[in-house]
Amino acid sequence: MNTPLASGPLLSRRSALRLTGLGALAAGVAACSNGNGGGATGTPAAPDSSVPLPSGAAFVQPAELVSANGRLEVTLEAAPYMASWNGATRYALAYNGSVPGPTLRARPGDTIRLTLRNGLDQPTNLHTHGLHVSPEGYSDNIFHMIDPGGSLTYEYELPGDHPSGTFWYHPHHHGFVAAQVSGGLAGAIIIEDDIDDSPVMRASTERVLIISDPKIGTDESVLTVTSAEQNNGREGDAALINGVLRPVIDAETGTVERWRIINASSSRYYRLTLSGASMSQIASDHGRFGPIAVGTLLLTPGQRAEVLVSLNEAGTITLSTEAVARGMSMGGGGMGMGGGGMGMGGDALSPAADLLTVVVTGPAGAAPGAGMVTPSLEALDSMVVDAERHISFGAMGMGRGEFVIDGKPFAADRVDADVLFGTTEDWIVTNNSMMPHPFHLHVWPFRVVERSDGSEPDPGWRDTVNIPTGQSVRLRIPFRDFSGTTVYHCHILDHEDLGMMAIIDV
Ligand SMILES: [Cu+2]
Repeated sequence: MNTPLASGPLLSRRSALRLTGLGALAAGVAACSNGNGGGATGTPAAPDSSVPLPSGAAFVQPAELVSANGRLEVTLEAAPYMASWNGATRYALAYNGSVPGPTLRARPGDTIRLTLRNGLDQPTNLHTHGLHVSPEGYSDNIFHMIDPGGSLTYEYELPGDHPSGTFWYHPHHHGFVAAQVSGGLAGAIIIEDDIDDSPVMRASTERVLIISDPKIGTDESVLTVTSAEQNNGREGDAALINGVLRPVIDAETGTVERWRIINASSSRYYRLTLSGASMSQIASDHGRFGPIAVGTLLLTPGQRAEVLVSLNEAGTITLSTEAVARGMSMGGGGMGMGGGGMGMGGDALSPAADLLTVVVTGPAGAAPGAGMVTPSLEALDSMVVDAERHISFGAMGMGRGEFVIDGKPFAADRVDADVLFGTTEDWIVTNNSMMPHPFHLHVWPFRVVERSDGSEPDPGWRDTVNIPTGQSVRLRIPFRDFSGTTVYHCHILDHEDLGMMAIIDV
């Protein structure tokens, strides 16, 4: 079962619940979120969050580093790591010997100072996915590169009105991203504000659920793929929650689970469903909304969702993913093993799987406070649109495919979108390829205004949006608070590495 270090916070929370009953829930969660993981400085106190398998092991929350007095000082080292797996170990890449890396928890107005050491044998760097911070200097500047053995200190200054929500960090050095993320380099960033402080939110049991799908093996060959797999976007051997296969949560009736779900897979899509209880969504990528009752929840690579699950009666609840067809990439690489098979690359399919089980015990009774303080969303109509811009995603070529935006593969010395700071633009992003692609823009979140198939636009603010084959989406993007140069790209990370990325200068 758990290593003693990793199980400490879980056990103490459960003990508190048993000793003092449900009344202690809010206090227990608050204490956990403020104290779990060893304070505001240094490396995490619990470096190994993985547990032996097979499946059915207890759910494990990543260690946490929490800001204090407006600052969070963090040191991360990216390095190969043998993670626990099925009574033995598997080869992974990890931050501070933990798959996933430690969760960083901060508040609007805070400064996060983060030193990244590169213990890999290839270059790396860091992107704070979704954070609305400057892309310049040593902030969220993905043009920096850290050589093997080197280090770099980033400093992120969060605006005082930064939206609350679930964000994440991962490498972003072009050409190496898919392998490093699928190897395990990812961690959550949580920004909390007054909404999180409300009693109804504090009364829920908050958990981070990072979904990854690594290849399983004992050496670095798990990081290599065939060209067919690369063209389709690599998928791993198992979908894990915080590094664990199908973990189990023990919970009591009358409580509310609050899950911050992050799709940290390189390419795999998840269409989440819950059996045995219902889900209410209160956030996607930025800020909060709702609650909105959801039956299925599509999560592309890079996307997040925050959901509430009320535990009203005893029983077993299962979080699963349905199979998601991801079309067919051009240029398959022919007879490559394990990926697309013959000819043009073959069909890409994210398979169905069970992800997580909740075993609920106790007398039946409605869970209290399955809601939240609903914030008001800025009305789309009130946002004056200064310009429209058309962007197209495409793929072509045989063998190693060419993945392009507006007909061009990524070039580091070319500005593709020149935007005037302080303006709001509508971007109409069209997918002219035979696979869906998740479009991701750094730094500036957007709203989805409409979809060409007439389906309901995504609620709330996003930074990553799915664009189905042959369709387009209209995105409304206020380019405010920060100027600078960064990128937009496909978040199927193999596609990004193959060139489906472009530069924006605001
Ligand atoms: Cu793509």
